[in-house]
Amino acid sequence: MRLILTTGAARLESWQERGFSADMHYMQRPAATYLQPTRLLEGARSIVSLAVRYAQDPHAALRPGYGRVARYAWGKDYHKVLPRLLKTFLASVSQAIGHQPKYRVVSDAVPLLEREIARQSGIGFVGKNTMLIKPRIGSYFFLAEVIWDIELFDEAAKSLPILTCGTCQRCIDICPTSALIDDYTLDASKCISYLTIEKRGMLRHSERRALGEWIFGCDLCQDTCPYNTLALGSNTPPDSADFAHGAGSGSQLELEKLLDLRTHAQFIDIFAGTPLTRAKREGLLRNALAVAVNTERVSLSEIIARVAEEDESPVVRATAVWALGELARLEGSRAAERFVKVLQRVSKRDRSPEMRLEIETLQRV
Ligand code: B12
Ligand code: SF4
Ligand code: SF4
Repeated sequence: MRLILTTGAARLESWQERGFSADMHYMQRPAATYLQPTRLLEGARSIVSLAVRYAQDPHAALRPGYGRVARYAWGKDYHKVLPRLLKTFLASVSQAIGHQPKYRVVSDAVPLLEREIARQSGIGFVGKNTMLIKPRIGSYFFLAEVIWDIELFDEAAKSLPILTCGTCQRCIDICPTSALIDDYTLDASKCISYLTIEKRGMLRHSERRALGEWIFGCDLCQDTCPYNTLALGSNTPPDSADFAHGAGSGSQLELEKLLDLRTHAQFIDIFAGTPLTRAKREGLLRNALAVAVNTERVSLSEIIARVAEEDESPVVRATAVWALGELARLEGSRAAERFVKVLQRVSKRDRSPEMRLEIETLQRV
């Protein structure tokens, strides 16, 4: 069927104009940029849109001293796994048409309106949580596209799903940061997924608090969705073992171990080949410090004091000073003394703009 991507473009433009793309510069190009598969493959004539299931196990109760990772990131990096996974499918198409067509497999990392393409291809509908939802399957899947230089026809696309959210608004109600707006729109600047994965540099105090237990991504608006209830209770394995809980860093990360990662090399040793590299060492440690405060892990104060003075990243050091102060409030006078000593030392020694600003803010509150 012929895709009419201009409907998606209007929605994208309005989203950009309302400032909902936050500082994701790769989402701020002219809308036309996201409508042209020929920019991604010269001679492109058709797109096959695929939904590839990732892990669907329910989130377990949070272990003390740990933080949460969103389900899509439990296993190996999907950007690398998907092209490998599609090899057999691609080979079967070549065999059926008698030659090897020119193609490109893409997912997530390119300017393309993937959800709109999937919607118009008949995979599912867009919910109020903005996820592409496939009836009877839910929304726990990646979207991937094969762009070809051959013409393909898809009967399924003739009947688009007619299911919708109806009067339900569970996702809007559960979102802790009110990032979902009641017109099928998400303000990314408020979304925990954006704050933990895409936002670089310092988080504002309110943003650190907003993370709750999440170190990387967020699943709340999907976990509450009735379309996912079946998936969560079904024990259905992901479409690739590489996306399973045990294939990567899993669903919970130990805060102390994260705070001990002093160098990029140590970070890569543990997280190479997983989606968590996107946040970089600096982002993950910053988020872990926020989760330590939100989950009141006073037992981590000692290591946090070291991080505040020794870490190579000014973002991490400044966030650690804040975390130490917050935890000291819960701990009592000895902790308060330690906090004041650390604060005095970093005030003298640490000239980074991040630390200057953090100290100024702490003095104001
Ligand atoms: C930028 C981005 C983000 C941003 C912004 C998300 C957003 N909702 O816009 C942030 C960092 C917050 C984010 C978070 C997540 N993301 Co993301 N993200 C993207 C990315 C790169 C672009 C999305 C985009 O264009 N946003 C702009 C808005 C305007 O477009 P849109 O939401 O896609 O909606 C379009 C259509 O659906 C349609 N449309 C929208 N609403 C409606 C309503 C009606 C009635 C109709 C008719 C049409 C329609 O028009 C829109 C414009 O074309 C895509 C990959 C890609 N290239 O598409 C992945 C993608 C959307 N993300 C994905 C995932 C898995 C996530 C997370 C679940 C990860 C996590 N657990 O933390 C969360 C989910 C948060 C949420 N509720 O959306 C998957 C979603 C798969 C699915 N089933 O939908 C994608 C497709 C990546 C992939 N290839 O698998 N993401
Ligand atoms: S991913 Fe989390 S923060 Fe983002 S919209 Fe959904 S519930 Fe809200
Ligand atoms: S929780 Fe309800 S409103 Fe939100 S996407 Fe699912 S069905 Fe739609």
